[in-house]
Amino acid sequence: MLHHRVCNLCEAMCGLEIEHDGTRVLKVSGDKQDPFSKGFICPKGARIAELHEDPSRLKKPLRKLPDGTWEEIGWSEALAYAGEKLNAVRKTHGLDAVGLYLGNPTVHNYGIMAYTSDLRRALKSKNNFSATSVDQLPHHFIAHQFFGHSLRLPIPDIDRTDYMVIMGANPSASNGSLMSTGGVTPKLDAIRKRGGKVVVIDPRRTETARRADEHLFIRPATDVYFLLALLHEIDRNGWVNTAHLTDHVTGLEELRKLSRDFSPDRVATHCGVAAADIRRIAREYATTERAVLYGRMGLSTQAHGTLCNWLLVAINLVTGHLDRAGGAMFTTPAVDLIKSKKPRNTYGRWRSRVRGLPEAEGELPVAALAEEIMTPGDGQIRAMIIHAGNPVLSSPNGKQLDGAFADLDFMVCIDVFLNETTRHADLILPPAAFLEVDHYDFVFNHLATSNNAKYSPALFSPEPGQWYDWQIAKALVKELAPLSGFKPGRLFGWSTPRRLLNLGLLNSSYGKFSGLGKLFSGLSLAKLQRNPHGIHLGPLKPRLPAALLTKDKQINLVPDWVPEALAPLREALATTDSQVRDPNEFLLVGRRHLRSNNSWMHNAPGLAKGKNRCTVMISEADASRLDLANAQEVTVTSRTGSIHLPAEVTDEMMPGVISIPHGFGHDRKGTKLPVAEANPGVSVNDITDETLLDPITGNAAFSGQVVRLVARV
Ligand SMILES: Nc1nc2c(c(=O)[nH]1)N[C@H]1C(S)=C(S)[C@@H](COP(=O)(O)OP(=O)(O)OC[C@H]3O[C@@H](n4cnc5c(=O)[nH]c(N)nc54)[C@H](O)[C@@H]3O)O[C@H]1N2
Ligand SMILES: Nc1nc2c(c(=O)[nH]1)N[C@H]1C(S)=C(S)[C@@H](COP(=O)(O)OP(=O)(O)OC[C@H]3O[C@@H](n4cnc5c(=O)[nH]c(N)nc54)[C@H](O)[C@@H]3O)O[C@H]1N2
Ligand code: SF4
Ligand SMILES: [Mo]
Repeated sequence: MLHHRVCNLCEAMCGLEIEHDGTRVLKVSGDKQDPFSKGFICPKGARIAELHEDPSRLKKPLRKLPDGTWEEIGWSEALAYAGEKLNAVRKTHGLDAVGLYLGNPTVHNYGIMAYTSDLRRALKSKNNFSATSVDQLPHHFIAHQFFGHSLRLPIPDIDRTDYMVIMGANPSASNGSLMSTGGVTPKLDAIRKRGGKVVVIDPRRTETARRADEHLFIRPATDVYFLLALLHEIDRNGWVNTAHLTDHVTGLEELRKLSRDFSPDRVATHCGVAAADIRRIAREYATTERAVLYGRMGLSTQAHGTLCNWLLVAINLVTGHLDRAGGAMFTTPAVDLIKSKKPRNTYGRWRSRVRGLPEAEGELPVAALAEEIMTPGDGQIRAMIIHAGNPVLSSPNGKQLDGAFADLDFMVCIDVFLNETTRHADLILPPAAFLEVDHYDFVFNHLATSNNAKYSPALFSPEPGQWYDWQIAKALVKELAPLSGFKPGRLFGWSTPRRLLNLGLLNSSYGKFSGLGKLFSGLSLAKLQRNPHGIHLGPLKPRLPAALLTKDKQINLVPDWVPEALAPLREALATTDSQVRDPNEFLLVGRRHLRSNNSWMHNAPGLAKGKNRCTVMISEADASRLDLANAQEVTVTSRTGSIHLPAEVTDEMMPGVISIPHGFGHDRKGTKLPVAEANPGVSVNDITDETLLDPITGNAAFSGQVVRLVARV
């Protein structure tokens, strides 16, 4: 028998074709009839059954006993227990005493997405956190400032571009981020086949760089200089062209002025990219009609994350590459989460108690979570709800957080594994997951390189009586709402993710209810069910100025915080960075591997096999300078701690820079991940520093942190 569904493990939304016998998966391949991914699949999608069938997967609620062992309890009892314990903390210490952390899989799960806003409102705590602040927060911040909504994100039109500059992203390993597209690598090859060009700018010659026409090393966290020089060149040569947006931009003159000091010659020593290369790339990019500048993780999780994202969007705009085919464009998703057409201020409405870090979209930076638990006083966090997250391995100074979690009065984790974070829980609620859930991508259709709609039914039934993520979230809303006085909306009791999806589809711009002519042909859940491979809704279309949600319907190219943020960079230009430092000092960057996904796929045998990935990559020049051999154990140290791991000597690394992947460190007591524990690796986030942030948003600055590397003694 064949089953078709979307893979929701990463952002790419590949169609899967699953051959099964009704109870077991026989074979997984790419769905060639899926109009979006056209048969593309990666090793993670191909092994989805291993995640599903993992014998370590939890299926029943677990309550921790005083001696630290676990007992299985029933679902209703478990939810009542969670409510009782959380409410006891709230009654004694106030609503802010319970914190919430939403991990990455929450956005890949439409059931969770359907109830997160209700959950937040029922909890009514200032202490909301998520993986956003170790990831894409600067992108949201700039989308909000430029276009009036944090989800109004420009997406590279990879199918039609002829010139793509990729900075701080490795889509051949990550399969793309804020650029959902099935099969980035073949699409990069296609750009080159149609005579276009792909340029990668990265401190590592990555899998993506190897397929590109050109790769340039850049010193970590100095991209802002490169981008300012690009803008400088574009302005100097008269290539500024705001095209159809001319009447909708303000601050153009100021933007041009701001770039004047940053000539390619002046920035070259700072960023490590030769002035002639910057000039050439500026010309090629600005004078190619269909061109796009794209940047991701490496650009957002660094000290200048927001400045980089500001420049990425501004440069695409002032060269006429925004909202144009082949440039950076906006999606028109069927179920549109940008419901409110009114601009709202969603940044800096409150600050974290201990360090005064700004709120963004209702959340505080997760870099502040540990100190909010550990620092006594009013508003101290004493209990946590963690939904689909592993912040012990994913947050900066995760080791500190590991300790902080151990001190909580109560912790409930909604998760499928007993891992580094959930081992601290007093209660684990393991939902039905993977092939037992139905799915529709509420989030990633906003980030896709073409417009599509696809509904995936569940393939198998969950364990009898097992709850779904959405049922757990809904039950928690009911438990928590009375104390905060939250009254769920009229549809809450009736709603299920499927019902909400159908309403969203029917009322969408493609839906049956969108006009008389659409009554028979328009989208509905039933129509998606009749089209199991998905429905293509067309390529990205220009949407501005209509889709602008700013108050004055203008795009302000120079938000008020920019001049001050640039001042130190301008000062730094005056000094020539001699780059002479302690010979054992390096700049740290991260790395993703095709067979990993953050922290939680190392227990699948087919994904975990192969050579050890948890290594520190170091250039041949640095290794020979320090007399290090390949595979030799080294110690890497920062203010927060030390880790020991093998060196991987390679010609891929820029000298002076080392690369360590995150998501490893599976050797902590009390976990149940036998495959991962057999090859645990170490957690790079034991040495990332929670005080190093992008100052504008509070996003973690993983890239470019200074660390010391020595041979292990
Ligand atoms: N140094 C460094 N740190 C990083 C990064 C980096 O590049 N470098 N990347 C950052 C990024 S981009 C991100 S997004 C974060 C991720 O940070 P997190 O979201 O905190 O970590 P994950 O490893 O994704 O953990 C996901 C958890 O969800 C559980 N899970 C999986 N599927 C389901 C499900 O269907 N339901 C439920 N309830 N649970 C499920 C898994 O068992 C796992 O425990 O890490 C960040 N940390
Ligand atoms: N296989 C796999 N796929 C994944 C994930 C996974 O863990 N594994 N995680 C998913 C998630 S949650 C996300 S957010 C996406 C992320 O997807 P991407 O944004 O593609 O992230 P990475 O693969 O970490 O690539 C970041 C690149 O930035 C480079 N870099 C680091 N610092 C700098 C810098 O200062 N400047 C420049 N120019 N480059 C720098 C690094 O060397 C690296 O090559 O991937 C998703 N897909
Ligand atoms: S690229 Fe992402 S969506 Fe596609 S099969 Fe792999 S994990 Fe799944
Ligand atoms: Mo992420």
